Amino acid sequence: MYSPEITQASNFVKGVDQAFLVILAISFVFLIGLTVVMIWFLYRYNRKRNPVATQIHGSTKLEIIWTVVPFIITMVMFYYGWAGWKPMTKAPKDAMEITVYGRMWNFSYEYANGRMTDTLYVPKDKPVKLNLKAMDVLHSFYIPAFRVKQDMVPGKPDNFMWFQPQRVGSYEIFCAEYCGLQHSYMYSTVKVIESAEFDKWMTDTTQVAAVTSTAPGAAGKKIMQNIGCFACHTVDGTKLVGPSFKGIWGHEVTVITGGQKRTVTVDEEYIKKSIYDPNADVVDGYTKGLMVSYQGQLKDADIAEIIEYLKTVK
Ligand code: HEC
Ligand SMILES: [Cu+2]
Repeated sequence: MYSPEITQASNFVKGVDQAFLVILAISFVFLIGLTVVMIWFLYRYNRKRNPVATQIHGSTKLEIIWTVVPFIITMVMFYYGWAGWKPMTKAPKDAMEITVYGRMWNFSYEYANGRMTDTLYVPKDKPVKLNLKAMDVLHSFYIPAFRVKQDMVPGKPDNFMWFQPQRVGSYEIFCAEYCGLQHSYMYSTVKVIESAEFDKWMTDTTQVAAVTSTAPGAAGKKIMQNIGCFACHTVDGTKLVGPSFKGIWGHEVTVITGGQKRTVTVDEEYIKKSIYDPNADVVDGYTKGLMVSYQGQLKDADIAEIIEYLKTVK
């Protein structure tokens, strides 16, 4: 398990694994020790060999031993746990900051230059600080290969984690807090790339340009994929958590506005309102409060692209 020639995926692997191995070793000693003693007692003190039970009335020496020894053992476990955890609580000042948005049911990542992705990109050998923002309910951001996990609490200030990736590669990200129906779909990836490559990637705008130049609405679709609209909406008529976008443009929809049923035609105004203030007009038959506002996360220009895309979903 512990081969020093293999570079560990992050700076925290060593501390966490050490605590884990120490606790595992101690548990193992107890498992073997207790089993052996139990079998020995079965043999030595069974009725044939030891017909008359010996009564023991306390032993100060034994009491002291079985208080002091476990105390030392727990303190050893505590020490390794503490030493592995303490460095996680303070991010270096020069760490690169990325905002992680967690919502039902996807993660999206926003970089310093405003770029948004559905896969986390980080540079190798540079400290990275993730500012964790839960938009609706509790989530938990978990990267097993980096040995980091942090609860994402809605409204909690300074909710963060940090790490320094040390090995190029792709690693899994999970949500580790049951957060509703499609919790298990909150599965994402962190890609560790060489730092020079990362700088190129950060400033690369050709990808976005390439998308816009293809089909109408392609940019809007990309935005929706990155930010996770398709966790709840389909384009093929299937209902998920929210209504399907199939044939949505120009379509008459029954909504409930302030407890009152009314019919509206889907236009720019309606879609924009649905995204910025989803609970103002709730589509009849759907649950209020599941979709939360994207105000601040999507700009008017993004909404315009999304509308362009929704027009094409026939
Ligand atoms: C957590 C699930 C969820 C996510 C994620 C989500 N929505 Fe929704 N959405 C809903 C639900 C539920 C409704 C119906 C209730 C309502 O109108 O608020 C809805 C309604 C809508 C409507 C009105 C649909 C209609 O047929 O009238 C639009 C438009 C919409 N969402 C767009 C989006 C866009 C764009 C995104 C991504 C930026 C998104 N939604 C992300 C759950 C979600
Ligand atoms: Cu979650």
